[in-house]
Amino acid sequence: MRIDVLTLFPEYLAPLELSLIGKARRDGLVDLRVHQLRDWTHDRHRTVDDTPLGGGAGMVMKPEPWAEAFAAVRAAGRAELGEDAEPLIVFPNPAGTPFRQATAQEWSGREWIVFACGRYEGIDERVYEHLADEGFEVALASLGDYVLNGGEVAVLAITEAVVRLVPGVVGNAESLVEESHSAGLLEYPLYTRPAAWTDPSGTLREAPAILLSGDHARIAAWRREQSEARTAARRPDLLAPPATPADGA
Ligand code: JDN
Repeated sequence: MRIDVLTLFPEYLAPLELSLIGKARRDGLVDLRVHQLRDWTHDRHRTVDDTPLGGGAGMVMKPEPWAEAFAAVRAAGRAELGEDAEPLIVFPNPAGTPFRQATAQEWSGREWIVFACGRYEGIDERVYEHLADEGFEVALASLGDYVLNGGEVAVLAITEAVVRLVPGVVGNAESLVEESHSAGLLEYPLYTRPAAWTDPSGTLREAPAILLSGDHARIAAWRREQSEARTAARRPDLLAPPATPADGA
């Protein structure tokens, strides 16, 4: 999988050199390139923003550097992946579609993703129109209902969620099946040795006896109940059927 990131703060992406994702890159499973958006400016001050037309607070990202950057990154990617290759362009954006585990699953099968990190109040709307007209597939992805200062932290999260699902990146493929959200439920509680633990206040805390029973069918049933109870308590929204337009949404 190839990933390009366009950002004003390339150093923000440094954690992608670490741990599992860093190993995946060194193993050649992921080709990740980080680009400085200012490299596609032409004025002395390398300007990427200007005041909002119509007035308002803050600054808006100018369209020209973005259009040049996408054209350059598309050409460079195609030179390596093949001239028919087309990226999915992802803009992290709090007004986007919620990014979920199912999104990560889907994107982990992509050949090429280009992440575009906005800053300031956002990006001139004509950039999205231009990309659609050029035939790019564009997604706006929200990490959650809160506002960051820019897309970089969202790209860290999305990249980690996606790349760990690329075959060969996580050693034990079973751990991907068992974890929270993979079956639409939260994960069951986990325990390890010692089975009987006395905590620092002197309280004896024993792991559930069923986990020591050796009865794998009953253990699986118990874990399923725990997952369902947890999901009902913490995330009832995950158990409710998704709203449809017929519901009046
Ligand atoms: O995902 B975010 O909360 C996010 C915030 C901003 C952005 C892009 C993404 N550009 C400016 C703020």
